[in-house]
Amino acid sequence: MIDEMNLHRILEQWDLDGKILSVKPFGQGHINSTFCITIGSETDPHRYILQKISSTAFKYPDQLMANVVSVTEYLRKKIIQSGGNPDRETITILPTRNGRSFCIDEREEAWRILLFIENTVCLQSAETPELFEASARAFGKFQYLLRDYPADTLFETISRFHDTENRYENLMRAAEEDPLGRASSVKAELEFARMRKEDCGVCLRALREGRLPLRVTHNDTKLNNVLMDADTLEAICVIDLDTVMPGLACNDFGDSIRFGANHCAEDEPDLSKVEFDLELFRVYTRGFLEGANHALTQAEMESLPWGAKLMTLECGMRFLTDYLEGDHYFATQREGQNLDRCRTQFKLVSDMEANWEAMKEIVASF
Ligand code: ADP
Ligand code: GN1
Ligand code: MG
Repeated sequence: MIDEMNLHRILEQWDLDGKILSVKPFGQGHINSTFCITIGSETDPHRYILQKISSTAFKYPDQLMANVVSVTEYLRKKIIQSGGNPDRETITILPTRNGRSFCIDEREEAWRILLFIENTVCLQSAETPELFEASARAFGKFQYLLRDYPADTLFETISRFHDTENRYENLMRAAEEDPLGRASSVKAELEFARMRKEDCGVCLRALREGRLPLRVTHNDTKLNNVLMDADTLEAICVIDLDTVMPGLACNDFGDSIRFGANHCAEDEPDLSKVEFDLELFRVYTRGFLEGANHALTQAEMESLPWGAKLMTLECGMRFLTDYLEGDHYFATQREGQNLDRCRTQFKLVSDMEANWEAMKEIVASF
């Protein structure tokens, strides 16, 4: 939690108009600490998002914020050009009194404040296919709007973030070192990963060989990283830009499928409830390609099923690695939660493998 004195000193860095009415933990992110702060008077309150950027996940907050500021300024211009509302359709970072995009507290933690995008909903699961398709359009459009942004000028905010081959190696190292003696209880999961070692390199090899282009990608395209307008239920804003960096379009597509093309929580302990939904895959593909508006190459289109499978496999391996290492990366609320998360991901990978031809046909049909 956040102590009162520290909070006061942090908020003093910004020129906020009015007194602090409340500070409450907010949202369901796994990485940053997010608070909703209400400032002003009882009759004229203003809400903001206050976030502590995770120092476990992000070693260089200055580089991260440079990416976020640069990309959001670029998006603002594009949104204005197309007659949209930039305060709602992209995140807005509030500058500190001395013009910086974040501040560092006495514990060396980095904090930032964002405008609160009001009258929106943030979903934890695809309640209807229409909502899922709306999120797909938003992430596809994100690709489209940034198609001419020079990807190689962005910092890599987490080194080798979607380097699935490296994630595999990290898992095997964690199993080998086994600091908590948990490896013997996850033999089946480790074997599941081992059987797919070669798969881990499919997209990365295509990138190295120049068959897939490097893009500006979001890299964390979960459904809860897009805000929907509460009235129209259209997806209006892609948030959580901390992992925007050079990457592969199929990974952005794939991470959304991983999280959204099913009807269970990411940490569902009952695997009989975990099932990949091919119809949701179809719906998302349609929305994503519509939003991307022909910005993808033929090879990128063909890589989409691989993106789905590899993002799911990779995420499962990351959860398992964290479980073996003692749950210090992903926030957990209960014992075994990261293992449950790993198991849901691996079940979804198996389902995708069983539906592989159908997935390819769906992509080819658009
Ligand atoms: P994390 O990296 O921890 O997921 P996010 O940036 O996604 O952090 O923020 C966590 C949650 O806070 C989001 O899922 C969303 O519910 C909410 N949120 C973040 N930014 C805004 C915003 N500008 N306006 C309204 N809600 C927001
Ligand atoms: C984390 O920050 P959040 O909760 O949106 C993670 C993603 C994982 C996801 C799994 C920076 O996302 O990579 O896919 O959890 N973000 C980071 O739910 O590691
Ligand atoms: Mg998030």
